[in-house]
Amino acid sequence: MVASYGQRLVVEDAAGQHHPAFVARRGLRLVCGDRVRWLAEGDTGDRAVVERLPRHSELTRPDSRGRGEVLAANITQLVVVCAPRPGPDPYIIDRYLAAAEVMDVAAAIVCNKADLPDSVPAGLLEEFATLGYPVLLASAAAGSGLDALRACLAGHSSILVGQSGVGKSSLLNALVPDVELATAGISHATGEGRHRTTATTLHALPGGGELLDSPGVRDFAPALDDPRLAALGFREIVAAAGECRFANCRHMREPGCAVKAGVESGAIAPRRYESYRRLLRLTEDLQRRG
Ligand SMILES: Nc1nc2c(ncn2[C@@H]2O[C@H](COP(=O)(O)OP(=O)(O)OP(=O)(O)O)[C@@H](O)[C@H]2O)c(=O)[nH]1
Ligand SMILES: [Mg+2]
Ligand SMILES: [Zn+2]
Repeated sequence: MVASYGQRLVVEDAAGQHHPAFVARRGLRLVCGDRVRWLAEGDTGDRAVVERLPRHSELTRPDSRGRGEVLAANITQLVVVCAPRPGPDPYIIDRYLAAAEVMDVAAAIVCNKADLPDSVPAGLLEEFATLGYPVLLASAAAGSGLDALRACLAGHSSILVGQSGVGKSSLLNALVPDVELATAGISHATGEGRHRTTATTLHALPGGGELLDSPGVRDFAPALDDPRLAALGFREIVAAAGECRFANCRHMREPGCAVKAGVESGAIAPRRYESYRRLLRLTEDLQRRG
């Protein structure tokens, strides 16, 4: 499934052709990236989607009641886009990376707008690179860094995520020919004449693989079924946790905590640890409410 606007859908067939479609079964919940089965409705009729195939992965966030809302399905890579303007919120980046870890999919960071004189703090990017996440510099406007980005996306079903205005749609436009056509009617012009993405859409990459564009966010957190999953979102915490005295250590005030020791010795970045604590607290709050 390529895109959904309420009950209206766009589906892509095996030959890459797009067709208008609709949800034909009550209670069938579909998101961008879902693989579906539909009934042939003749050559011109809308496709009637009757079944969703099992999902390999789900990108989720908590809804207002703390329950998981699925944003996209069958993603194999999360690409977190940031830029010097609007300036990066490191906690949002951490939480997208945490979502990727919990989903068990690849993650990369793209620092867009490299053509601007100001830049994202090098120390922050270094923090992510040290953890093993690919950090790519690119400019959708100048067309730089796109070959490395193409290589990173090849063969993956990747979703571009991040704050609004960092250039996700611009990168998509630079990577996928004729995408303007494909997205016509999806974006709407804002007061500033900017096109804010309002729905998640899927596009075939010329070299194979898929690229999903998603609406920008002001905040993000993965929906976690259990607060204990928060620690799994931080690979350096997972690496240290094996040495904690207690197997169920939450890495808060427990004695013999290898994670706290790592923060004190400088092996774990204090900012990342703080990010873990915030995600843990948020998940506990949501569970209490839910
Ligand atoms: N200087 C510069 N500006 C860019 C670049 N890429 C995008 N922009 C500009 O940044 C603004 C936002 O770009 P979009 O591609 O709409 O950003 P987005 O991340 O898709 O935003 P949302 O859809 O709201 O999430 C536009 O005015 C773009 O022209 C870049 O590489 N350099
Ligand atoms: Mg956009
Ligand atoms: Zn611990």
